Amino acid sequence: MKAEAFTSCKATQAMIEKTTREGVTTVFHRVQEKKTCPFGSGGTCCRLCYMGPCRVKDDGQDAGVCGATAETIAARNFCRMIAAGAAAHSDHAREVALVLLAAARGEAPGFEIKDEEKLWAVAQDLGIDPVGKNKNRLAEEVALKVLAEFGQQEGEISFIRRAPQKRQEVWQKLGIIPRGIDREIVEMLHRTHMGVDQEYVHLLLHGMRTALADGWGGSMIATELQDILFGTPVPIRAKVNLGVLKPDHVNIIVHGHEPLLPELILLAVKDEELLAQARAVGAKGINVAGICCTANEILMRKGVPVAGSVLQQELAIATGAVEAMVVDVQCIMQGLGQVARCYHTELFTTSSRARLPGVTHLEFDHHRGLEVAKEIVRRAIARFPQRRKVEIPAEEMDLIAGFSHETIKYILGGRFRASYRPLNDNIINGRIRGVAAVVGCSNPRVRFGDLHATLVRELIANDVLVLVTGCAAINCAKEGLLIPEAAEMAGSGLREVCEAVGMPPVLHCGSCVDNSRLLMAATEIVKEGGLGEDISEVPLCGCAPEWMSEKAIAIGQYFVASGVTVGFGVAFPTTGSAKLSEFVFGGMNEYVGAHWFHEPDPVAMARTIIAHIDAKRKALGIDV
Ligand code: CUV
Ligand code: SF4
Repeated sequence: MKAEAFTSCKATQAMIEKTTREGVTTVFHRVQEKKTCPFGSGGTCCRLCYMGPCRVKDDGQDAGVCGATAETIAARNFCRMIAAGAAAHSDHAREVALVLLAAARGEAPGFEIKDEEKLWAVAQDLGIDPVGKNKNRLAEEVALKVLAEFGQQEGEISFIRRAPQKRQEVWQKLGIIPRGIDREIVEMLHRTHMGVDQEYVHLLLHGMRTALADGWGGSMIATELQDILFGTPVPIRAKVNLGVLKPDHVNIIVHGHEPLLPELILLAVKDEELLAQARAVGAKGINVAGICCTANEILMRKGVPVAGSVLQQELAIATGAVEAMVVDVQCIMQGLGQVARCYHTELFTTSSRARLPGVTHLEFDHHRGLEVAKEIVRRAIARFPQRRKVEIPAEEMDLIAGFSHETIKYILGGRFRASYRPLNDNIINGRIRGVAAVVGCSNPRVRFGDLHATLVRELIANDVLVLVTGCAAINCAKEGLLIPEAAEMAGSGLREVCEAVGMPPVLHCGSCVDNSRLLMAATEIVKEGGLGEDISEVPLCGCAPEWMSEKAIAIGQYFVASGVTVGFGVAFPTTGSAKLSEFVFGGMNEYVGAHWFHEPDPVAMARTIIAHIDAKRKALGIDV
């Protein structure tokens, strides 16, 4: 097996080779054995009832046993992906809201209200008057209001009102403003049950409503409440790639999505008693590093090193230097269990919602979260003397993270007159051509990391300011794109702007739920003025070149519904139906002023993004 075929990342290559040598199976080994199914891939395999399952050809004749056509089947499948993605982000948000509530009531030791400024802003946007309330009372009201919005049956979810007025009118006209977060997800599952909604545009309109309940609902709640609990990110330096694992320290990896327990583990590793225990077994200290979105969360706020993105989870254990890996929800590969058994690593599942067969389950209960955190650290220390087959790749790279939409304001506008004015002015005068969001996963079906890096290099060379989140951010960081020196790779205009303020041309905006920060950044640009009255008028584009998860589809759809055109690489789940593809790749534009596109080649994707940005500039009369 040629490791270079999978990625340009040297650390990853070395670990693919190590696992191959040691007879350990990883995602890179399994992907070679599994062929994709063309019907499933294009969206026209229906298994919604047992008159089928039915695989339907897109020839205008063929249909499932119930008569469902290719476009109906593909639309239902697509909408179910949106519902699952929205459910994942929103259930994460629910957990954070419950912890905020408990923290406010003094029932969650280790958690407290850290960011009162954010608490006030969020309270006001939820229609709560913060005046005269102490932080705990206010946080309690915020948590209760947010929790009520999950089960709300009528009306509108609150954060929708943060969007530009014109965008709200678009949604109003289409009747797609989310009423309650859970309601839209449930209705999506109902509508896609056998024999309910069978008209693809009608299905997709509710798909948009469900996606909006994620972007301006669940995901935004997760981001905002996490900022209240742990602080709103500001620029911070850190390191990334498997080289952050330390040969002489106890290494603990936190992986998954909810930063709740990881924040407590960061507290626990400062405990003198535990540090003494670590020294007693011969370690110099305890090192915590992250994988996936948990990594992004604690990187953004604490500068905790990132061991890698989604495709490096098994490889991190294969270094032989990880004493414990702690996982919660989402993007956790079942293969981890098998890999952990080949080394000395203790793998812990910690969420009440997720277990892996044969893996230690130590449940995170926020009433006694700190005890759980300490127990994990203690058990990690006990594993240190059992290390064998250790080989830590040398690769590590510097990065700067912490670009919340509030930070972007300060960075460009200055402490005293923080605003988006300078960004807007630089877009108007053409120094910055436009803004691209590069987000989403990594996928072993494409040369991982490469697509992100190639695409982003091309974008910044053409003066496009790039905002990154999720595994895309981690991959770009590994390539050295998230340091100020990367401005040397940028076009002269973008380079000038970056050098003036000392920022990288690629800004790390956080985890996947933090894509909600990008919605807010887009809204700030509109509200600042001079670049149109709606998000759909701004020279903006989104993309996920290496996507794989249902969450990515939910994110893509809420961007599109919010007026941002979005490109996806790899394969696209509507291509099995020409009619549905025509709608998502074009027709949607008439509804929301934005659409999807599918482009597996990163250079071609960059060209499409730049052409899209240029068209928006032209429409605004600012083409230079
Ligand atoms: Ni939530 S969703 S692989 S960790 S970005 Fe990474 Fe990000 Fe995709 Fe998962
Ligand atoms: Fe086949 Fe229709 Fe049942 Fe789907 S819902 S499996 S197309 S019969």
